[in-house]
Amino acid sequence: MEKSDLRNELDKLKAISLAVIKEAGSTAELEKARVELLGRKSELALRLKGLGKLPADKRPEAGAELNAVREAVTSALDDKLSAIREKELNEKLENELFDITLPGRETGMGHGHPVVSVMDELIGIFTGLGFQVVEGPEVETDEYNFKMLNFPDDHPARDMQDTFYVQNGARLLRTHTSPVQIHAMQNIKPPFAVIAPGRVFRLDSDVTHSPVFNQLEGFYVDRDVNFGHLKGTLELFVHRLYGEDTKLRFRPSFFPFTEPSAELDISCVLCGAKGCRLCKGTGWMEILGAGMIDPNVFTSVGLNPEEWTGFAFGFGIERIAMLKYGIDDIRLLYENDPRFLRQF
Ligand code: FA5
Repeated sequence: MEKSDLRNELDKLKAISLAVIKEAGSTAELEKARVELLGRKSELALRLKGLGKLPADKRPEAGAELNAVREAVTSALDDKLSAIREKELNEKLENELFDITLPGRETGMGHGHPVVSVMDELIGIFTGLGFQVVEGPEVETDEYNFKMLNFPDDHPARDMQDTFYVQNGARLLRTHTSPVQIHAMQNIKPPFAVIAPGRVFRLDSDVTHSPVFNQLEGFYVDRDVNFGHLKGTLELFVHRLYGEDTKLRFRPSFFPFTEPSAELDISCVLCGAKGCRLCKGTGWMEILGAGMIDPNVFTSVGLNPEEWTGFAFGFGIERIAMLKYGIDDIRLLYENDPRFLRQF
């Protein structure tokens, strides 16, 4: 009698539980039902707790029946949860219908900054001529930036007005790429041909001068190098960069680390030497400084100037880029305005 009573009650409990589960329409409702049916205060939990109070011989059977109900309820909850999740997913997919015929969003192609593109082009030309690329430090000492390059102690470039000094004057930001000549001569056994591209720094700022700009240094050290080698190399370079029709003109100049020194002008790339705004009516544009490496520079790095000879040249990359693209203000290159940069 007692047994069938329990069974009856449990059958009822199971039926009610399954009905509650069936009614649940969302995951939230189902979670509420789970707590109600299986939680600590649920009838099933209380009955399981009460097992201990039954006479010992009744416990196993009652326990087995209660467990059977609990399993049935748990599995009904699991089944319902899967069903609800699937229903919710289907509803979501239905409501979030999207138009697969819409064109995708375009991601614009990136491209090099004009200074970087010009630098790459120049490096390509010189490595094609057999020059190797060497880099040097941007923070230098007076020794490498000036002294070993034969600058006298009272040279104006050493002035605080022109050079950024750091660490209380113990170091400086290199004002040109020429100190790489010294590093290379100390580290590479001649003969060698080197280019040294990189950033340099000067207290300088107007439409054609930037406090940070890029230079490319080139130098060749060997026995019996003469000015003809320098001219031939620069002629090849200019013709590759600006075309075979471009004319070259060397003017005497002065740099402490070259003797003799020269500045190279080329026929104006805009007007073809007729005279225009870019060349200020002269038909010529200055593009670089160059010369034969001064014997004092060889001596400062321990190379015998009776044995070794060489040429060197150096120019500003921004200037080449400005001429190439017709840019009349150097600051445009460093303002990172996308409307400007998109044009290249
Ligand atoms: C030099 O710096 C020498 N080291 C070049 C050289 C190397 C000569 C090897 C001989 C042998 P100069 O100070 O003239 O020279 O600078 C070279 C170029 O850097 C200039 O022609 C110019 O194009 C560029 N330049 C100079 N100052 C600036 C600046 N503030 N902003 C942008 N470009 C600059």
